[in-house]
Amino acid sequence: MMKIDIIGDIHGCFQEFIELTLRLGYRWEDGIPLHRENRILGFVGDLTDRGPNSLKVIEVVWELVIARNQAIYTPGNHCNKLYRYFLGNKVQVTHGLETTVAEYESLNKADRQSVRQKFIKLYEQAPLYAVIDDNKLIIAHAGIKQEFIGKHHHKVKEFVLYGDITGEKHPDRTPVRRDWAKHYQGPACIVYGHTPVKEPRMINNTYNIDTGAVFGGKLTALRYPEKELISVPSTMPYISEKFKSFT
Ligand SMILES: [Mn+2]
Repeated sequence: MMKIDIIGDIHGCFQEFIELTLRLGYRWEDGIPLHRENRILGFVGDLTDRGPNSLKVIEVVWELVIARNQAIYTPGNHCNKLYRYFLGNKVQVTHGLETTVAEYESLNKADRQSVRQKFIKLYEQAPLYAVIDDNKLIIAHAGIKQEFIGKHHHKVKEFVLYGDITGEKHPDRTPVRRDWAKHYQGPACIVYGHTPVKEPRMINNTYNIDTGAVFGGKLTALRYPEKELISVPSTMPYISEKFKSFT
């Protein structure tokens, strides 16, 4: 039986990550959180950007996923952009990437090479979205709609990274996103992040657990199969306009 504690968008909030894992009963040994019972961690992506300790989050998630096989990681849109930056592609160093790049540039050459290689490996081995527990549980950064489950084409990639975007922009230039979860009718439980909400949003067997840790909200985990939500408060300044409310 798969027992997993899935954590929302961390965005470099390493202290909150430590506190949340302690609340979940993990013990930090050799610099990583491990559970004495048969539990592993899951990550909905967006490990980095805007927060104070993005590279530390990469190091720990790499160790758990790649070195120890003790976690499942699916990438977010910020992960995708950092991956392209590390490949040497031309990307705009904005929307929080500038904080991760500043951390990276402060390292010596060997440490830069190490974290870059680790993140590239972590990203390249990651599934676009994770289908676990006999198809009963799906982890996808921005969610997924029923007809895309099992598929991996371009539209699926766009959906799981950016959500159900229309291509239009709000007056504040943020992208218009459709409320796919409201219409979801599939049997699988879908756990995702991407859109910060003040409280975890549960609807139609979907769980948005991005409670905006980096915007001063909280960092949240969903325990599976218990479907219990556990949050720790953020140490970051609260920016209320970053949180979406659904009607
Ligand atoms: Mn995010």
